[in-house]
Amino acid sequence: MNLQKWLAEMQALCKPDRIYICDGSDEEYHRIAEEMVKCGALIALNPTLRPRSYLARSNPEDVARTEKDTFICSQQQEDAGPTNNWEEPGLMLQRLKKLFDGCMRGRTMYVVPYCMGPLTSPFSYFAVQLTDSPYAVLNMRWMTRMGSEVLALLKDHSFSPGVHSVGVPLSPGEKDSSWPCNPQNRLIVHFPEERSVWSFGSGYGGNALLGKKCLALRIASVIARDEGWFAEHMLITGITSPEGKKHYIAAAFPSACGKTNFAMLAPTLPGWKVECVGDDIAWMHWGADGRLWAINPEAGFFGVAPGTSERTNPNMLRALASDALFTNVALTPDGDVWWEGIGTPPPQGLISWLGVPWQPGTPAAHPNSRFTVSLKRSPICDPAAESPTGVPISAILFGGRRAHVVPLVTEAHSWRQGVLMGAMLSSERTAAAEGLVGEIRRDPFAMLPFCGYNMGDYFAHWLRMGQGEKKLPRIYSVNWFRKNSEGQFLWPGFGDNIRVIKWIFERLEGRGESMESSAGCLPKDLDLSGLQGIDLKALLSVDQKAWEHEVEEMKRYAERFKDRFPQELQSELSL
Ligand code: TSX
Ligand code: MN
Repeated sequence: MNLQKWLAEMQALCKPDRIYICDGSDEEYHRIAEEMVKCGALIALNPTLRPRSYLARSNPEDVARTEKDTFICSQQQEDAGPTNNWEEPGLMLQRLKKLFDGCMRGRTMYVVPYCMGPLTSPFSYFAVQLTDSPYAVLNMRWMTRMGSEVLALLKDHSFSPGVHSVGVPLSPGEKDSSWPCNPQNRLIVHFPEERSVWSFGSGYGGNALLGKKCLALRIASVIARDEGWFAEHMLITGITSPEGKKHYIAAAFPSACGKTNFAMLAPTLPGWKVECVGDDIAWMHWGADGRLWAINPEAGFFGVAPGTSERTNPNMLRALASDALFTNVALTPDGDVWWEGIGTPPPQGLISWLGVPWQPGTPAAHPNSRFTVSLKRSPICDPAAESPTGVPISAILFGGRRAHVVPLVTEAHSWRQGVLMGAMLSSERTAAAEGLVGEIRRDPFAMLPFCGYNMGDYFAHWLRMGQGEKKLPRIYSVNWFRKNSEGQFLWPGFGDNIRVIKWIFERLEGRGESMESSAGCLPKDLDLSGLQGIDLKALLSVDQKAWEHEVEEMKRYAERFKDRFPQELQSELSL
């Protein structure tokens, strides 16, 4: 793809009034932010309480990724598989060209050159996002390496082209809205064979920040399949024991399981240290030493605000103390931010995410409200977070929210059983937005909305990658959310999860006693020092009847992948 030629084509199609090439500087960030403040698209927070920070309020119809509008347009429908929306690429391109024709009239087209991963890493991927959303530009500044340096390097690399429009052209003199979007015509389209993305009608998160879900997961998963590596929806965290032994762990959790909290865990056991490489995405390659090496393609956190508190994630609160961008949280009368579960009572005169005085009983912050902040602002940013070779992964965790049946932790006997744990990952719904609260939903590898090709082939890729001379990471299933018959959580969670990691460390070092079970290898004991009233037996029990039922459910789930569900996993299920 030739940058100049593509730019000219997109300019002719979108017909923006101006083109602006982003340099990625601090000066540019604040200039664009202050322009948005002037037209009411952004609120500058109180510089004493929250220096250099801003609040954006979205259109209430544009508050989350929209999976029904998200498409994988591979040549063959079979290659998109049963978990993705698909359209014939030629037809989709026609539709997109109609939508994008003149869509940036009256606006600036920002050219955002960016790199997913450290600039000098052989595992990084270069890309350009064209967008008419200055809000998207500000987010890309924190979430990716972006600007002049990337543009200079781009000449020597292939890159992924992405074009994004909020889908609201302006006629001369027309006043813009504070969050332009076009929910009736929303479309987020991936052409995996071309490595390209077209996104229309939404300004929010994963729909608009093309580096994240679109490139680093959907497109990259296809590249990873083709090239023999992994693009995964996983956090990466570095953990050091009191003896000074350090292991890096990658972990996949479906939404609403506290993945970001776990990535920045504040351990309660003395002498343990946790450092964060990333909270959302891992790109992992086999090294010459046979180990699995991971980089975080992102440069920041785009996290859910509600529930983030001194108790649940003290390190994130430190990170958010300045230079943060908030979306759809509540505004306090002194110009700071507030959200449900922040750990302080709502102040008098609170303004809700809708920009009106907050009424008790209604959400002050939207449940999917977000913060955007650089990874470097984290007080526990891992020293190797920028390493071009990445960090060596010792263990992979798959975690879900399950009130019953699934033990606190189990270790897979084999790579194959571990892949099955990933493929059958499940979690209970916590919000009633769509469907029943408590309903168990399978979310294979937490990749359901993010795998850019046939999920059955993805399972086969995982199996294939475990073959040959490798120092395979051990694989674990974890569940912080098991409940007793009274409906109370059995496990304190949060910083106490380090106790589970301590057992995993012992296993990695060839110690750590275990017991066999049909759900995998269980700990004989855990370090519960300083805790009282923990029912470890209940946390680690495997009810034979309930587990058999679980396996039957898994077999039923496997059927939807038809003949693409790997035979090896089928036989693992029948053991
Ligand atoms: O993030 C969570 N983690 C991982 C932390 C490192 N959460 C919050 C999930 C919502 C996104 C958890 N919630 C965890 C957890 O380990 N465990 C629980 C369940 C739980 C909630 C409250 C208590 C105990 C367990 N106890 C009290 O509130 C006192
Ligand atoms: Mn995610």
